[in-house]
Amino acid sequence: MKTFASFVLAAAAITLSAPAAAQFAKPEDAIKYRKASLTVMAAHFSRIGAMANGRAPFDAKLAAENADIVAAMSKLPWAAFTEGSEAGDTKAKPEIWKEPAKFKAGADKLQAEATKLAVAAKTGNLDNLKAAFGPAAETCKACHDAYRNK
Ligand code: ASC
Repeated sequence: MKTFASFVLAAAAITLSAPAAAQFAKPEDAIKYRKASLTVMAAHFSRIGAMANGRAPFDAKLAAENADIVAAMSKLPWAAFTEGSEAGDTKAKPEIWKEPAKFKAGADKLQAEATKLAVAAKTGNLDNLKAAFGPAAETCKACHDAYRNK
């Protein structure tokens, strides 16, 4: 019984400390996950963009809600660029796996700008939203230019 209990504890510890990659049974699952999280992020980011660029009326509450979703989603895609998911239904360039530190720096920059965007959106001021939107969009573009096939 004691042995069984320590086995259960050990198994739980391994499960809790498993890297994020372990949540994907197959490379296709990781590809689907990163695409899905990037798609959701883009949908909410572009709603803010429409307000920042004057294509939609400014609604402070909507901007703040969307920016919070972007900030949350910005954390998700990166753990899904797993070893072995370079090939498949993906536009991801092999450079992602060749220069992981540079790729991570880009992902970190996006997360930092997304957090700033959420803070700016909560001020309820359109000029603050506009000022934070540009740098955030730049981080999307920088990684797409470097790491996404057309
Ligand atoms: C978006 C979106 C992106 C970025 C990028 C910014 O709304 O879907 O990928 O902004 O176009 O340059």
